[in-house]
Amino acid sequence: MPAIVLIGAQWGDEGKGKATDLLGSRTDYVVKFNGGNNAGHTVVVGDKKYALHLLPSGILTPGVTPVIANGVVVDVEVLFNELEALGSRGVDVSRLLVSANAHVITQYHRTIDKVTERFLGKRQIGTTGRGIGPAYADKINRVGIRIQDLFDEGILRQKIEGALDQKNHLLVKIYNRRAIAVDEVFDDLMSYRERLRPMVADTSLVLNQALDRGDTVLFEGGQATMLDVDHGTYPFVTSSNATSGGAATGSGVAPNRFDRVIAVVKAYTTRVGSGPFPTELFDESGEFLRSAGFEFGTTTGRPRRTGWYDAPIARYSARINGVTDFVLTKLDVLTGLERIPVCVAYDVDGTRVDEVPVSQSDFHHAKPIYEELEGWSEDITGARTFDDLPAAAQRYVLALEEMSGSRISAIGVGPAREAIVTRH
Ligand code: 2SA
Ligand code: GDP
Ligand code: MG
Repeated sequence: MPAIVLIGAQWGDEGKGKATDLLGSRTDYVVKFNGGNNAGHTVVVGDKKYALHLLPSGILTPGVTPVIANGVVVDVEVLFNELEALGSRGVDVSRLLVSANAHVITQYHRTIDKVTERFLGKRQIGTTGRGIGPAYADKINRVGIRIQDLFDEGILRQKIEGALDQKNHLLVKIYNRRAIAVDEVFDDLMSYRERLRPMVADTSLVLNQALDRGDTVLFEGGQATMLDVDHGTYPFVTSSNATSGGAATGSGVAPNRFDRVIAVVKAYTTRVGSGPFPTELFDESGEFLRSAGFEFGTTTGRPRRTGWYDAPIARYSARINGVTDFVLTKLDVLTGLERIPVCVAYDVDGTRVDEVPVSQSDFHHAKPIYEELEGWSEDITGARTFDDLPAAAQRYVLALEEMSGSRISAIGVGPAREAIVTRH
């Protein structure tokens, strides 16, 4: 399996970090292809817990080369803070490669992210406030700063001046903020230049050559399908392509080189931030899922919205991403529930709709149509084979597999690295 794409099937926090970490031991390169330090992956290794934001989870596996590819937006300060924190805990971070074409998040992107959200008031997206959207907006608007610009002082200064001409107008005139000085941004970025230099590479070339040699490369998606800027619940999305297509554009590896697309899907659903969420629960069941699943943002600590499994969303993800395998996570969190509702279709203004509607208004109005499955009460965290699971848990998995559009190849039964049932 030389090239594997791993993405989130729902609204994020499905447990992609743990899944990547698991595959890491059989992997030579782990590539982050979208997003930035808005990601939050929690990986538990032995008695140590790691929270990663910008770095790919594969960095925790000895011998793996982690890659930040061209599709990522890099907050350089966060990059070095994260590297230092991991280094001081004994993780080898020396192999990291950063694409010369990746874009940079600067102070003005963070400021604009926060003031825009405040300005939107009730209509806010609920961003992580890390400057992600404004940095991608500059990229598309062709006024972004790339990692390679840090190595050409003249160009860097020119680009910052150009960007700040626009931004300061907005900050001062519209948002009543102070203007940001060119030197402030320039000096800040230059202070990281020499530390960055040895990591910077043509990562597309490196990855293609690795695949030519037969090495295994894992592409780790940040956020998830329903947060994808094209295929998610726009405008309540992140600003990058979190779907499998993003792995190609975000890394410079062509789509026909991908062998597998693994989607991580939670046995129920969560979402952080605003936007439609048909199966959302506002009662004690929702509270149960939040506390049993410890559903709080890894990056911001925000409580996550919780709801039942949504099969049309899983099918949509299977289709958009070309999913070959699902990894079903957090099955253990459902232990103790007598009956478990699963959304099989929606009622949209009186009409039954079997697939995720293309119209956002319809999706906003979608009411879940549930099928109730039987629960189980046995502790399943020690299960390692499918047969170890209680019969009702097996039936739950098989029912989900039947309605979700692809096989379920592994099942998470606890946060620990080894708490997994593999099937295929
Ligand atoms: P942004 O900051 O521009 O990407 O925010 C836009 C929307 O994307 C959502 N988003 C996320 N949703 C789930 N998990 C994410 N990562 C962190 C985590 C989040 C956290 O793993 O827990 O700690 O709060 C993530 N990143 C972005 C975001 O909520 C907006 O709805
Ligand atoms: P990511 O953003 O997709 O990498 O997911 P997060 O790390 O933000 O959130 C997933 C959380 O679930 C983390 O705290 C993991 O340690 C935890 N986790 C992953 N798989 C399982 C599982 O099978 N069972 C339980 N109980 N927790 C899990
Ligand atoms: Mg997360």
